[in-house]
Amino acid sequence: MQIPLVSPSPCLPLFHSRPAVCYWAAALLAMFATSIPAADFPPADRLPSRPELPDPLVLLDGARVTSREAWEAKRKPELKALFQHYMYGRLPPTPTRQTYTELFRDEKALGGKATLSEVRINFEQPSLSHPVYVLFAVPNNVKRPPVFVGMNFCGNHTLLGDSRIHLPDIWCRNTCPGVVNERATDKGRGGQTDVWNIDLIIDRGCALACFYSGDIDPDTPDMTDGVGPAFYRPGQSTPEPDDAGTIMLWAWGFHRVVDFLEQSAKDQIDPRRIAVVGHSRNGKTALVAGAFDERIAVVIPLQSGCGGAAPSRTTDTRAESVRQINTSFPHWFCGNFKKFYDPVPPQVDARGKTVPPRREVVNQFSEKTNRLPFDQHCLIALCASRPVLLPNADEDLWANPSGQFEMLKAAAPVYKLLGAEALAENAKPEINQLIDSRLGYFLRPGKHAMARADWEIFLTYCDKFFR
Ligand code: GTR
Repeated sequence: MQIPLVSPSPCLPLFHSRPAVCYWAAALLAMFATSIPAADFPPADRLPSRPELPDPLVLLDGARVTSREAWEAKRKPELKALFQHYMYGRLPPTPTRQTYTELFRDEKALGGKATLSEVRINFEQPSLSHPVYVLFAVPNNVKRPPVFVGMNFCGNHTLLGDSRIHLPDIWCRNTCPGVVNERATDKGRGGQTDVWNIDLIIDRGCALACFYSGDIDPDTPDMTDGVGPAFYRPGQSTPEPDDAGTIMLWAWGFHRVVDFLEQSAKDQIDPRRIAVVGHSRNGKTALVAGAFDERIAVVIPLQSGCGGAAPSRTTDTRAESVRQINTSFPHWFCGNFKKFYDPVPPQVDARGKTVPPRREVVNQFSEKTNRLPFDQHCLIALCASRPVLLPNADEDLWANPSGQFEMLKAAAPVYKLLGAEALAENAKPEINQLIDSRLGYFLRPGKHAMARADWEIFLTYCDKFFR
């Protein structure tokens, strides 16, 4: 089976520390993604309430899409515009100028098996105060291998115990290895080796390009500490209701790493074989990144749950809801998304201190997700006909593994319309049975985590499409 080939990039070859000179094509694509005027969309409370899943092949005006051309020209841009307006916020434009600086390069890393380097992406236009660091590991015995692009929770230095890797000098979460008072320390080096498993990826003949989410936007409710404000209008100081939330900003970060691979590393890896991967909130992001960028050939959101591959219209009370996710993580989605549930008022404890609301309290407020003009099957469908694997864990009911399978089923008509293999099974498989069709699924035993066993599945799935 062949993977879909992206159209050849019109960009000139770029080398380290040279400015990117050819973003016009990507900028045009980005404009196309938002070409439906969002101002035409009604406010959430004027949308019709419908408990059933919106048909991915029916336009907002009720017209049915029956051809590839109509999908590409009408429904796909409409869905992109709807997701941006009501849920994730607008994808910021591609920078007009970014440069790449290699910070170190070791051609004999991992016992001689790999070339390890770290590259800093500098944003010059618009000028962003913070660069993105990409840890890049490429097997030495494979010519132009496929590459996984991943976003990590804790910093590149946690992937390998190597003192040359950049230590973040910005906010890091206190639960990450070696973090003291929200700052990374040397003690964290190599603390997540068994999450990213670079040795396994290299042994299986693939490369990894990994970056820290905090380089794009720290995972805090403060929207001023990341790249977001660089894209505000003159005079704007807070996000508009459809400005990008943190997940959309992170997805933009994935795209910048894809730029690097295409423009500066295309002799080292094959830019037609790029897979994106992330766990949980980073999995939600990987799915959004794939849906909005066709240079990405395979999409793997691991245990991505609500706001990722799980339905917003869920009746499963064990699974995270739209109201719960917005209450716990108000910064992940755009302002308009908060209109799809009744807000939970601030909770104050006996001493008058504001505290996070308890789950029982959050559950007392109603959901209005039936008004969403899409559900998450439409986000999966935006990847059509590229392979999308949804790996899950059987004890991770919060991420709604069964609901995610239903989303694959509901996305399948779009794959079929495009003449692609869709979902090979109609029922959720038993534990440890990989469904390796273009719409793929896997359920392993255990809890919410990314571990070596998950990578074995990612690699096996990708082998089928990348071979
Ligand atoms: C959970 C959250 C999920 C998921 C997860 C994670 O607490 O409710 O939506 O994103 O965190 O990222 O680990």
